[in-house]
Amino acid sequence: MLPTTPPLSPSAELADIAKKVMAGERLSYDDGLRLFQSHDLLTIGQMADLVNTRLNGGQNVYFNQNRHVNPTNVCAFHCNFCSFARTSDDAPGAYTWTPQEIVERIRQDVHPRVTEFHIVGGLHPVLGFEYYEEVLSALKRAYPRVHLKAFTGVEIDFFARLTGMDHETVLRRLIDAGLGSMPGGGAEIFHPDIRRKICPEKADAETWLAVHRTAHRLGLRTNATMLYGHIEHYEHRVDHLLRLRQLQDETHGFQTFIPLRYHPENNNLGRRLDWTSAHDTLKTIAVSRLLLDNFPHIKAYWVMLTPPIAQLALHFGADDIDGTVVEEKIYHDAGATTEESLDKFDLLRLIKAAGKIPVERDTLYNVVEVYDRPIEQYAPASRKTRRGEVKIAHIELN
Ligand code: V47
Repeated sequence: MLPTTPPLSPSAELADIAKKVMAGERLSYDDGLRLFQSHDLLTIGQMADLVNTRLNGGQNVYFNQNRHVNPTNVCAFHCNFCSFARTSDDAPGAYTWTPQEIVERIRQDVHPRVTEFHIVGGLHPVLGFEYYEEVLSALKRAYPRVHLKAFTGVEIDFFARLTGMDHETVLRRLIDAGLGSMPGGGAEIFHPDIRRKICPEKADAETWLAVHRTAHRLGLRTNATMLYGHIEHYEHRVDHLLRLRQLQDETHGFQTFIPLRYHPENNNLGRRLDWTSAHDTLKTIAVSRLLLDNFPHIKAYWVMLTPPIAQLALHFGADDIDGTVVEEKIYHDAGATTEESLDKFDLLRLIKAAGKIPVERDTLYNVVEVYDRPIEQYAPASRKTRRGEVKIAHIELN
């Protein structure tokens, strides 16, 4: 039963696609391409909003209290878009934390209500698989209630290459060590014409998808991403989204799709003159919502999109903004100008100011708390910013 949302009034250019969306019909490759080629952002956004309303009710916006952990930046691979990796332990800025150092580092700033550690990092050439197992088990011993969302499909494939084990055995060993789910990184752009130029050594599309298929079969939920705004064209984005849709038809194991806005500083790839814009970001969120009709959630990751654009994305099909994050290295090494962390109140304000209801979730989208009272009821007396302490004025905020 399709919901009774106000009818769209699309431009003539997109009228046939809007008709399909209103009828709940699946969009094709050509539809996807035409959407990306169109500048009619408001029609595209309205269609994506309709789909989000149909799938998620349109009002709730999810976030979590999480903390990112990047155990090492030493990496055997040389991805041209990456600004985070160092080629060896002696390279300037290279680091590797021991499992105990990770636990201690987290202890210094951990929020008592954190529900997720998001763990990804370099593919260290000599540390060995046991190091990664030990990172998980040390965290699980120290924080038994915190969900460990760890290691991309590329990392799992690297561990398999390192050890000679198959993907299933690697995943089973990591599950035994505490793995709860997998993040969506490493997908980049699947199309081989682009993938061989931006990350030639990484698992190819088929391998990345095979790892997620195996993870889903073992009962793990996973996410998926797409790195956009570098050298790819719209055709490659549509191809990427449809490959994900096809696997999701088969497994239903993906939870969330996250478009990742490419950051061009301190890497080999640099930037194209016509690199991505706010317009492109909102369109990419919306087209993702429209093409990935079988993905439950679309995330507007505020660290990459910036909080203002992530907020607008909540009216273009996104229903999740990720979480508190706390320590972020991968995009900040590549020139991200956002904060490394937002606290819960920042997230509540951002969501409420968009007219939506903030819903704190755990990694598997179980509801932790619904924040449906007026914002001032959640305001702390004062808060710390990078520049000092700011008092919260207890007047009506709208
Ligand atoms: O795969 C690397 C990207 C990804 C750059 O699953 C870059 O909830 C932009 O996947 N500019 C890892 N992006 C992060 C990731 C992620 C993030 C947030 C939430 C989730 C989730 C997953 O970071 C990599 C790569 O695509 N990346 N370098 C760069 N210069």
